[in-house]
Amino acid sequence: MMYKYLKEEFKDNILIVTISKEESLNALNSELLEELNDYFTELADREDVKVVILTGAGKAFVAGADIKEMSELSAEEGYKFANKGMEAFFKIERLNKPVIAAINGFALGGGCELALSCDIRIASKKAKIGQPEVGLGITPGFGGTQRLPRAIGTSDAKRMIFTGEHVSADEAYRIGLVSEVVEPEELLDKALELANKIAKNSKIAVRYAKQAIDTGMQTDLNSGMDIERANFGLCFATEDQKEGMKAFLEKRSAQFNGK
Ligand code: CO8
Repeated sequence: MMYKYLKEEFKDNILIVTISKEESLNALNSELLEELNDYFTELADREDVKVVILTGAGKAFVAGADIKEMSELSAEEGYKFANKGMEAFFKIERLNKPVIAAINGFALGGGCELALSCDIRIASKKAKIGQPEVGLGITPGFGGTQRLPRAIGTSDAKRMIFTGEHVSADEAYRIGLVSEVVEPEELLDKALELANKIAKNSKIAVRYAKQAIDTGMQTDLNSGMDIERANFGLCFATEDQKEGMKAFLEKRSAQFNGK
């Protein structure tokens, strides 16, 4: 399928996806949300891709949902628009491969929520992250009230959401919203370095670990342990487990085939 706003570059099993709608700072309109949904649906079947890096073109990662489009919505249409974003972001969160958000600039509103649906976030020193929705008379609608407190705790999440203020990359690091802050010109290299570290491991073990963490975070500890136990057991039915342990015992690097 051809995508108008999503550009991809493939490097050694790593896919870099760039949201390219610079004239509106990559604002998420319905068309772009549908593209993200379709794109990440297709990505699930791409066995050659081990890790995805998501970034934005120009000075924004994503400056939010499209305010022009939202300004005329009725209550029912607003609900549907929120649902469209949520569906797309669930596709990203539940993708069977890790997704790294490389936050190059503004990640506001829907942009912060998009980053929150990724597995790992790293930020350029230039990044500004926030949930400014209440200043527009709305609440976050693509998962911000749910994923932000889960990611950083309620006090910092409520502070960000109630004030609507942007936080700097360093502040985002301090509150645990991003796991690394890097020089702007190094952002993609650092994201690739991280992606390569993940890609050299067993793809199937990484997939099971992602699924156990994400499902477990939605449940109580005992149920989470059930998921971990089940996935751990499943690993022993894989060729990667045999290879990983054999390679260790033979003092060589493992050559995983992802099966
Ligand atoms: N939507 C539409 N257009 C946008 C958006 C946006 N979110 N952000 C920027 N643009 C456009 C501007 O209108 C401008 O267009 P034009 O050149 O035609 O006037 C162009 O992008 C460049 O922007 P600026 O000139 O404003 O650039 P600055 O560098 O001066 O400022 C900012 C950059 C600070 C990022 C500023 O553009 C800004 O504040 N943007 C809006 C940020 C924002 O409020 N985002 C949150 C939106 S609400 C949201 O995301 C809710 C998600 C859940 C929705 C649920 C649905 C019910």
